[in-house]
Amino acid sequence: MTKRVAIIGAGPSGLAQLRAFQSAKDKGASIPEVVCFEKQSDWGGLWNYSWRTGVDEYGNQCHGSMYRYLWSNGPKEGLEFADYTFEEHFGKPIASFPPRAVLFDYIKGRVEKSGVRDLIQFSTIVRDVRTAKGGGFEVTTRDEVADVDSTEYFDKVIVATGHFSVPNAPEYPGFDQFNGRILHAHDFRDAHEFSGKDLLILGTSYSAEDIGSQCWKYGAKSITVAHRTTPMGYDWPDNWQEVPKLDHVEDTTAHFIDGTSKDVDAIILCTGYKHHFPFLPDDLRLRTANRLASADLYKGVVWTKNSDMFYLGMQDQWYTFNMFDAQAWWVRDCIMDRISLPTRAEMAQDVVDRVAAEDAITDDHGAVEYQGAYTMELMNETDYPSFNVEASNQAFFEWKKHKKMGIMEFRDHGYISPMTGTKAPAHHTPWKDAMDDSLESYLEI
Ligand code: FAD
Ligand code: NA7
Repeated sequence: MTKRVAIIGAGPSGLAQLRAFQSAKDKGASIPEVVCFEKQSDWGGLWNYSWRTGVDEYGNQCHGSMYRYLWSNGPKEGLEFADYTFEEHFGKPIASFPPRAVLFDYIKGRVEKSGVRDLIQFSTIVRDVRTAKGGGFEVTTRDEVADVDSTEYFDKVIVATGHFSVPNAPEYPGFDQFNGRILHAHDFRDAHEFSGKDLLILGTSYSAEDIGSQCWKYGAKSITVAHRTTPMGYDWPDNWQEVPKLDHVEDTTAHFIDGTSKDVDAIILCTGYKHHFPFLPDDLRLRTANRLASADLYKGVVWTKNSDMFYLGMQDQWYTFNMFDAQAWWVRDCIMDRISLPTRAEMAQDVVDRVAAEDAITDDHGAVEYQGAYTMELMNETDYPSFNVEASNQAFFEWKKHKKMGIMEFRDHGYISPMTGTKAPAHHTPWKDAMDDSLESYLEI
């Protein structure tokens, strides 16, 4: 009997999984029957922009967290597919920090070429996964267009639903009385909404940095960023200040723990996301912090408590698309019995070791190297085309350096592709002056 494999989600991780199976088929292997369920009407995951916030047209939680004018916050040289380079897709070298539409086009290009779209059931949400008697899983989905539920049996389930969609939204005293808008980064869509406004941002990670920068670029009057732990510490523009943790809010005044205050029009909670799997029962549900070594996943992908279940892309991310590929190729080989798993105790020990190795990291360089080495480890155990991970690490290090040199200018630099060795050209317009984020504008010479 042919094995049946369910992939949940057709974002970059789920698409990597489809591509991995397709690539084995192209080489003559007999692959399992693969079905991918995607709750949105198109593929690309977060890169498939939606204007919607709150719930989607069917009343399900809206997946999209990306906003208009989003440009990659890390260099594309850290995410390039080893089997499909930017140069192959665009027919020429392009600059290092593409806007969302450009990366969406790139992601689509590879899967369009490999012809896997027919394996995806769109507008179909996975509502429930249960362990079946005797092994395998009963997977219940709803076709939202037909408004019909169905339950099918699968031998293996691969969860690729992402983990930057369900907000971690803390409440501070006075929020319920605040005379302005409070929103989470997940619901941020257009920086124009905040032009001329005094903005308070909570959080100090990527969303805080990038949403603040977008709002600054599109004319916010001032940006105030409150940190819970440490400030970001960049050399910010004059109308941008970093302040200690928020204590409480009164009317439209934000009070910080050092006794200072600031009148603000809006508060954006850039306070991160939750790993959230409402379709999974306790015995299959991953509970982990947003970290490089996820809890309970052998090799970062196999659910240690039931090794017929896999998760992709659940780690915090320096590496993205090519790490998802390495994971997907490895999971494919595990499912196709090309890789055998150790005992449950050994798998649990692997997680302990990975967590300890991450805990020993002292800085961002170490974190990049850790994730680069992880990607290489998986890649080397499969036939995923090997690439120069050290060159990718180098692009990340340069990027970090350039951010320190000028936080509003770092996107004006270009890095060397780990796949082709080509240095990316500078973009034709400095990021802070480039208001048109369309694919057509970006690709102009
Ligand atoms: P996702 O892209 O989240 O895709 C998951 C898919 O699963 C979605 O299509 C969703 O609809 C589907 N799904 C969810 N639940 C169900 C269900 N129950 N049934 C069926 N389908 C379901 N990475 C970078 O490399 N560079 C960047 O510049 C960058 N910027 C980012 C900016 C923002 C604002 C955010 C939030 C993330 C950013 N990322 C960036 C990281 C991002 O996580 C990855 O690039 C990538 O999108 C992760 O892919 P994924 O497939 O794991 O998850
Ligand atoms: P992250 O990277 O998980 O960061 C979350 C931030 O939120 C981090 O600075 C936290 O501060 C802060 N945080 C969390 N809880 C609170 C509370 N209660 N009060 C104040 N601050 C808080 O999420 P991001 O959204 O920035 O990035 C996730 C992805 O989206 C990433 O891939 C990007 O590319 C886009 P801490 O340092 O823990 O004190």
